[in-house]
Amino acid sequence: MSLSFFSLVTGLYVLHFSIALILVNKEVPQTRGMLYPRESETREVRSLDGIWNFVRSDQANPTQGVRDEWYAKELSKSRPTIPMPVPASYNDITTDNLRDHVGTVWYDRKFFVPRTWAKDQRIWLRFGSVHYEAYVWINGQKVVKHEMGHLPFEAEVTDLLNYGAENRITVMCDNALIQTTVPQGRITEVPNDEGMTIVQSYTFDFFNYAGIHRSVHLYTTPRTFIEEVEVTTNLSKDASVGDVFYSVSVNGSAANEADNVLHIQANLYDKEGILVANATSDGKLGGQLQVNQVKPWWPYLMHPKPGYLYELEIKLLATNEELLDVYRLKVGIRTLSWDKKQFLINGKPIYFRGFGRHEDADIRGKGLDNALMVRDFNLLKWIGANSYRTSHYPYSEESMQFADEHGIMIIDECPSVDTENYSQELLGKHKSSLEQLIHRDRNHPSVVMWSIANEPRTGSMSADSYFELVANFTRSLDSSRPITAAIAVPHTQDKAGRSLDIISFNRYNAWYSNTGRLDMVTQNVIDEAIAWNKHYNKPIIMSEYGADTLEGLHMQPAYVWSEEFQTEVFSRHFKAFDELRKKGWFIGEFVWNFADFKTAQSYTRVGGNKKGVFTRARQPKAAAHLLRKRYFALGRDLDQCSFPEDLYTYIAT
Ligand code: GCB
Repeated sequence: MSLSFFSLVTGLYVLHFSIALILVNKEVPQTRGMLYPRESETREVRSLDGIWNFVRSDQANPTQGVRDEWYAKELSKSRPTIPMPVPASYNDITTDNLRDHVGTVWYDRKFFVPRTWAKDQRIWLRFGSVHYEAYVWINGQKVVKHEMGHLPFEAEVTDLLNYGAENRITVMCDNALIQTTVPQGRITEVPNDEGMTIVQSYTFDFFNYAGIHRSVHLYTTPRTFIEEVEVTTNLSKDASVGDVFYSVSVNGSAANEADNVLHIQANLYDKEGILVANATSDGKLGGQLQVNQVKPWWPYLMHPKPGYLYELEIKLLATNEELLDVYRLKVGIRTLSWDKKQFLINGKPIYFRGFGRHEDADIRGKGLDNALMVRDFNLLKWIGANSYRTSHYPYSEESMQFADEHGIMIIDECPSVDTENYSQELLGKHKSSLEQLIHRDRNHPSVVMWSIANEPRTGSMSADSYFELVANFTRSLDSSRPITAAIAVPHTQDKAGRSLDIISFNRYNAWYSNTGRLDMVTQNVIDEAIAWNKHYNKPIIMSEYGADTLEGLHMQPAYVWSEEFQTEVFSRHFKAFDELRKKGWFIGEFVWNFADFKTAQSYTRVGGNKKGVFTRARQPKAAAHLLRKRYFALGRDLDQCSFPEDLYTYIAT
């Protein structure tokens, strides 16, 4: 934790300019621990989700709560509180202007810690995500500060808790985005009818929802415990033998006792619970498990049984075989490889048929919602998609686990969107976002690629060295997955592509360019994809295309915003994709967007971005039925999947 825990809360949001930028490759802080909280015979997990108390700060005085020590007692003693659900974004919960609040807000709640937790254990407090910056206190004592939305953080609270008694947790959350946050934004003071007001602006096209977005957990570990597990897998050429390589790090005093050689007993179970491989490590706490007649992890529709997961049981043992800790995680065995032409999973070429998405819903905003997540996966499978990009930030850990189980491939994106005004400070934060993301998601078989940015302004000179540093840093953390970025500048201007393994491009033919011209889609898409490929000699993905569509608006002939128009735009793209597929290096198509989502207010957005194939309430628009036919047709042609019975409606014999 930084020494200047509170001095960082200055209330002054400084703008950053950079001229003649020379970037240095500095170290970034390394994430420790953060295993997803799971119960076992040595661990307990308690959720702190529920209704918390909530206070917003005065926008003009965002640091008042810190100065006046609101965390020292119940929030309600300092200010009137309102109830606030956790997890959820706070923006759309009330009926007043909380939606557009800029700066800090406060949460607190009370909870009990059982007496039994006092004995021989360590207690950890873990947040799945708080957007954007969080400051946490337990019983008035500072615990942790974390910057960056959409990523977990935790801290040990063993010595701060009252056991067998009541405790209080206080969180201050700051949603302000400036030029050195990830993503970037600007804070300005502008005149309004009452005087002056603070305004948050940003160029990215989704609402800057804020708050405690994912679950808050307390969990116990033994005194000496499994702090980290890293798993990589491999598959023999004939796909009959799988290897699981595991490496564990341990935290705790027993690890430092000279005569105590800790070791790991690793057991791998199949879906039926049958032990298929086991191994005992030496003192290095790592090893290899070999699985004969392995069932590889396959993407949805690429195999009749996609998403096959084994369970890896890690037991930490002392020299005398005393069991110190147990942690279990799911493992999918698969291998990835790529070259200038293609991208292979288990030796078979991948053709992505997927979506750009958002974590977004009515009322709860970006708050974790299991009902919505399960509905979304049902829709993904209904429509025959095999992949999505976590545009434009890391999605919940629960959804990553779901993707593993359902065989949905993920292009995992860090929160850098519309990246510009490159600076040393921004580079550090950007790298840190990737470090945290890779640390969190490295064990997921569903993650097949890292996306290091969406629509960065890669036309500028500084972008060249900036993205080289970001890409090489990402590679240094994980060389087993390729790196991409979704680029929107023309290939003639782009300076990032040379540092990537796979080029993704976003383009809105017939929408932002040549609006309404359905006759100017197909050839433009073909020409642009060929140009990118010629320029970089790398595999190409179209990572965004689409058209805003107001559900229920029908116009024949097709006219912008109508359901007919979206359907036609898709169809014209399909034609281009089929032409491009013949070339071998074109490896995927991603519709923008899976569902309608909220944005900042603008005269180009009617209640938000309406490029969804599904409405915000997750019902299909007309184009969904067309897309479904295409994705299953691709599945049948490329991966020999079978058609669902209801794919075609009977019309006549
Ligand atoms: C894009 C962005 C995405 C927007 C989309 C649009 O290129 O990557 O965030 O929502 O265009 O609809 O404008």
